Amino acid sequence: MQQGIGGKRCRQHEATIASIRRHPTRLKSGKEALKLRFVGQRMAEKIDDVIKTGNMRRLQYEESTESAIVTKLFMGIYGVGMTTARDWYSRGMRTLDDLSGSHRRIVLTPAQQIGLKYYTDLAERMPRSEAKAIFDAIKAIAIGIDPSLELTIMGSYRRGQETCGDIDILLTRPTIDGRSHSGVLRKLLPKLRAAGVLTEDLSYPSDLDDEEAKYMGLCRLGHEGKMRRIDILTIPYHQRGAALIYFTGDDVFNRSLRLKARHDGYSLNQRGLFTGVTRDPKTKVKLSNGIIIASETEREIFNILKVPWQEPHQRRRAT
Ligand code: TTP
Ligand code: MG
Repeated sequence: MQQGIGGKRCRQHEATIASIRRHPTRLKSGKEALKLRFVGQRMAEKIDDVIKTGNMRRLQYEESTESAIVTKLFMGIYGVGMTTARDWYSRGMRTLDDLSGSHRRIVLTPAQQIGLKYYTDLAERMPRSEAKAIFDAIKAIAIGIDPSLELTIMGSYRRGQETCGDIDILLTRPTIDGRSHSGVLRKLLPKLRAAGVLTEDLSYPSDLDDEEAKYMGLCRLGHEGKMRRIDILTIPYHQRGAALIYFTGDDVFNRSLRLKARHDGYSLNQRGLFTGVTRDPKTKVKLSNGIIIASETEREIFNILKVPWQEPHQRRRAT
């Protein structure tokens, strides 16, 4: 009996579906469907529901994908993070053109303006040969200022990668003769600018005499070269081992090494390996800096942490 009723309803449904299928145009409402054979009030309401929620879902989907695409586009601009990108989207910005020109309704920082201007160049990684050529040019100019300066190219280049997202340079100087590299950026940066190697400044160190200073900018190889990101970091000579580890990376390797240090009761950062660091048990915020026990060479830090030595090219995650 039950089967009989089910079978009847089934056949009725099939007939309704066939009738809707046969309709030459796409149904726009339940009311329109009501005119068809086999379509009753209940079915018309269902059709209304489907049309409404289907449209809504499509709209939601389109909105979510559009916002994701635009946010990603904006985050590709140097100096733009998730919050800014989302804010611009919510204010109606959709394209890079919306962000430029005199009619624009939003304010970009000077660094973001540079990032926008060279968007295409900066989205590209450079061949390692280009990173080396730029580094060699910088090194020659630096050595011309002070032959005792030590410059090392870090990051993906030191790990032996074929392409580099930017150029990371570590600059320091032995202090055995009582002198240091302090203040060298004051001379070096204008010389690099005059030589056409540096082209735009993104962030200038607040104190050029500080032994620990960071310059961020754009550079290029020759007048026809593409704009590339560059960081020049100066560090005290006695911290070079810890700095070499940190700026060689990669970031995953750094994180695991720091975790190992923490596990063994130490604390590792770009300045050195410390013991006796105390932290708030709840927030893990540092309460005291502890005592530095190693920082001059990478090897001594590896040794204390009982981590087998790894060449820079081994310090990258599997791809
Ligand atoms: P990056 O220049 O950002 O990275 P990279 O040189 O490894 O890769 P890319 O070719 O894309 O430039 O930073 C240099 C090193 O600094 C990085 O290898 C490890 C360290 N670092 C961290 O440990 N954590 C971080 O969040 C960042 C930004 C860098
Ligand atoms: Mg890099």
